[in-house]
Amino acid sequence: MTTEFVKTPGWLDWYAGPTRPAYRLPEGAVDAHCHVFGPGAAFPYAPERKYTPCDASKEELSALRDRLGFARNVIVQATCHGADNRAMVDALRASGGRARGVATLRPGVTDAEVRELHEAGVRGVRFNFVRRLVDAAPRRDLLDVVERIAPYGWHVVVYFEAADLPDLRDFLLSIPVPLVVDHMGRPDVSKDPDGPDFEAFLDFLRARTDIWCKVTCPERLTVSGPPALDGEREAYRDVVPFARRVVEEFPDRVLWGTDWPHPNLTDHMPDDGLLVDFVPHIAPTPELRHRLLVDNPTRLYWPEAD
Ligand code: 0GY
Repeated sequence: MTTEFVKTPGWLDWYAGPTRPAYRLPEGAVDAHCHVFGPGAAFPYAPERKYTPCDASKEELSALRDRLGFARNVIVQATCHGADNRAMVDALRASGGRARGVATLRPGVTDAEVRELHEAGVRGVRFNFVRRLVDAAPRRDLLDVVERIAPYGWHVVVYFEAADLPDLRDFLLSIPVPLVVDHMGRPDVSKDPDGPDFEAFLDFLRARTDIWCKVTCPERLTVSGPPALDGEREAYRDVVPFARRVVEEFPDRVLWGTDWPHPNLTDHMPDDGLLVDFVPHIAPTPELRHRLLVDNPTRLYWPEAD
């Protein structure tokens, strides 16, 4: 049964809600990057946060999932909740097995805590290196967390800016569990997709066979900007050549997601239906789309169903 997208009164008042995508997602498609925020009254935002988002509830997220045609989703802990994973875990528990999670953990986390998160559906931990979002964590603290999660077969999701890759590269490659890179390592899409900067990122992906890449967030990476408000369904085209290069070279380790509800985007609220319509541009064949949307995320997050 599918649920209509229903907005909570007062929620994202400027946002009409997603349009229905023209592209029909394959059966079993996974939105591999989205968030829940609060509600703040039940799950307060972290005191150390750098921004306060709008509340974005688990009910709204599951309605979005159904409206767009996804079977399942992966809820990623965002920095505004710090290492308090309760809102994300609450959403996982309410999902009936249709959501997996990626948590934020601090050093010293106990095995019992990791086990409880695993039982709730968490399968990864996120290390965020984006300076506008977090204060830098000591690398030894991150490695301490890796030691705790490794026995559970989890991976590490990493979020960094392209300019920081040279400094991070050796450290990231030393992490002894699979890595998942958020948003293609945030390339500068005004540069040449065949130029040295993006080549350095591709070279990082080539360094190990267990580094995955989310070909997500054209709405964040675009320089040409949001779509025209005239019903035009082609948007964010400057990001296409970058994502397409990754999909074509690494078809078995790419993931896609909406990034709903798009924290920190102040210039426009993306239409998630339009974002779904972006997928055929970056994965031009049905086979590539099936790997991107179904096979790869299922293998990583629901291996028992693969
Ligand atoms: C995203 C992107 C952003 C925010 C976070 O954890 C976060 O707060 O990742 C961003 O501002 O670029 O993936 O949600």
